[in-house]
Amino acid sequence: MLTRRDFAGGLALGASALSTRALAQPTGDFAPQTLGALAGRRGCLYGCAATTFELRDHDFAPLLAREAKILVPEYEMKRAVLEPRPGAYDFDGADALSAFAQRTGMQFRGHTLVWHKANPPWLGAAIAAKPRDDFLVRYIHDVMSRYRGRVASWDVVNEALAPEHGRRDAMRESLWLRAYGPDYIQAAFHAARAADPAAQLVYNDWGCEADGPKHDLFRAATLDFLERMKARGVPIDAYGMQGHLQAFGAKVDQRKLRIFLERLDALGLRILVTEHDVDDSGGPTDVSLRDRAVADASRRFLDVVLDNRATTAVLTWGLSDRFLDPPGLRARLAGYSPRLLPLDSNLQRKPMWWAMAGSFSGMRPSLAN
Ligand code: 9MR
Repeated sequence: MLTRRDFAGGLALGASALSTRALAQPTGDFAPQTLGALAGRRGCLYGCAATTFELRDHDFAPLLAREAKILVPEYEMKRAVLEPRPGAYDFDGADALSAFAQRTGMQFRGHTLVWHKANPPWLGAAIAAKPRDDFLVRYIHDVMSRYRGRVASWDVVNEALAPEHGRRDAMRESLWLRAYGPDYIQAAFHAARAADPAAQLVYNDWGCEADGPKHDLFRAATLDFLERMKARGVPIDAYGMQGHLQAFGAKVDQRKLRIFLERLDALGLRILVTEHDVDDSGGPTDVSLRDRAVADASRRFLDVVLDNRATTAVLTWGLSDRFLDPPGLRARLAGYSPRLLPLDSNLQRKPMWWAMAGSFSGMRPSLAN
């Protein structure tokens, strides 16, 4: 077993070594393992997003129960699904996923209470008609109280930042900002704390993972924002880093990512990777090359994330490529289907699975070939 120091030493190999060596070789040692068990050994939860449609797949569901220790609904806890008509809730999908998690001994995350997307069509008009009515706190109260004790961790606010919108506070122009001003964030988190004092409250976003000027700006804006919130006593327990990466686009700069995560830790925040996957569009058609690039990107990212003591969970946005949307026209012309996740569409482990297993077990990337 390698020590933490050895592991950190492995990271010092630097970007070029990490990206060109074999990071994703199946090794006999991991074969009987699961991602959940390997992550658990280092005090981290591994899990993924799922849908009720996936639970009905009799080959997939047992595998999901084996690999994952925490589950999050991919869309069945979004407001468009939960509150299709004002005040008339539909919890069927969320209940089914929560029951599956409970039955199989998994923890459960809620995603997401306040977002500018996936809202019911009536919401915008209702807010416009009655701007003084509270369409935010009431919803948070209703949903979180119903799941009190069943949801360990909630994405309270999702994607509230958009530095490109040009505001000094970097907040996204959204229906929430327009309706209630920038203080909607603190209102949401205070309401969440009141509704379920034991739940972990997460601010979830993207834009801080990869390298490039846009991401530099996003990292700075995110740290500013979280510092401001902390200084005002807003009850945010954790930063959820979505972790959507690109195999053939902007890469992860491990040094920048490390510094960003250290700053989050210094703010007293826990860190979760909430939606990890690796987009393999734009690459070669050769599946093994694309799988290798996906695995490599995942490993470069997770090695840094897992080396921070504040990291408590890693969730992928799905477990198997089987359920991904049909490939876009470009991919179809190129003759391939997307391969973003740890298992392929036949539920077989891909190089990404082995790369994640390697990251979780804290092993140096293999230098064998
Ligand atoms: O994968 C999700 C897709 O099924 C939904 O239709 C969509 C809109 O609700 O959201 C997708 O998930 C997003 C997540 O909720 C927030 N971060 C970006 C995710 C990928 O688009």
